[in-house]
Amino acid sequence: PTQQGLTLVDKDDSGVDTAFRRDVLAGLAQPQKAIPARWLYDDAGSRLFEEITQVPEYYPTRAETEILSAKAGEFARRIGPGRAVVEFGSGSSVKTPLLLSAVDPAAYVPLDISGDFLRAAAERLSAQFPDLPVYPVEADFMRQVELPAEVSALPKLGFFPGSTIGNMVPRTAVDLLRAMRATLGSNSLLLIGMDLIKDIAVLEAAYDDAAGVTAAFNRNLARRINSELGGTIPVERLQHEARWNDEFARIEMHLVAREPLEFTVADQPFAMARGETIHTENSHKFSRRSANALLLAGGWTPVARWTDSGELFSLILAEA
Ligand code: AVJ
Repeated sequence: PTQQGLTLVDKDDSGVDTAFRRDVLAGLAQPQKAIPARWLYDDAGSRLFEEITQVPEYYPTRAETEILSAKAGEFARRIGPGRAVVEFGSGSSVKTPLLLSAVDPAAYVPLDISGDFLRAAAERLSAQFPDLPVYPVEADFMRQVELPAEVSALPKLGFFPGSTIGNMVPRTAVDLLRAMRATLGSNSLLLIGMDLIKDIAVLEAAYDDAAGVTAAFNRNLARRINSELGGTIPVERLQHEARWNDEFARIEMHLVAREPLEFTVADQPFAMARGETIHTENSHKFSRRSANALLLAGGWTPVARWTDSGELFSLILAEA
């Protein structure tokens, strides 16, 4: 069933996000402590991520933006005008305008779980493209979303930049790709950003910048647990680590205990041995073939592929 008008965030009587508390308490009770990466992105975390995109070591945003501006003519040819561009996420102030200028769409539909981000992005976009109809939809796009009636007759182009798909383990990524196909329909295209496997030192530096912005982004999760769930985690005793997992071709972010720690979260006690970690994020990297395999498993056939001049990042066009 499709969703509409759901309450997307559930809070208890004291204003605590119940899903956040459930994920944190369950995650800290596991042998390998792990918290889903989505909880990194509160207001402070989202601001820190924006800052990460500006540090010299973090290449994905610059590389993907380069592709979007350098290959505009090819996007226009392969995709053509008149589609409804459906963006999964509320859109970036740089990438989204580049795509919309390139493909000349008939409508723009940003989908996001956060109504605030969504409205801000929609207003920014409308100011920049006054003749383009914009239909923001507040929804969890991990499931099939019912699109506005105004775009039901238009062919769709899904847009999922940023290699956000890389945050998901393959099983979840395949579920999302299939949900996107159900949302967009059988006549649709998908343009998806997927970061490439490369020199491990380059990857690790991108997730452990010298200025410490990524470290602050990672530690912000512990700070958020303390402030929203009444935790006593000694945040400054946790060290940021970016670790390449070669078996799964992914960068993992961890918070490493510098010494034995004891703390509570929502009145529940937890302990960490020195060197024990909380796993906070995965960022999977792809080869041309592994990217294609994932898309095919998700019901999408790759039909074109572009990379930046440094061959760091790929944008793949696939058809339903
Ligand atoms: C938002 C998923 C694209 O994995 O590169 C950046 C998040 N984490 N630095 C990524 C992130 C640490 C980012 N994405």
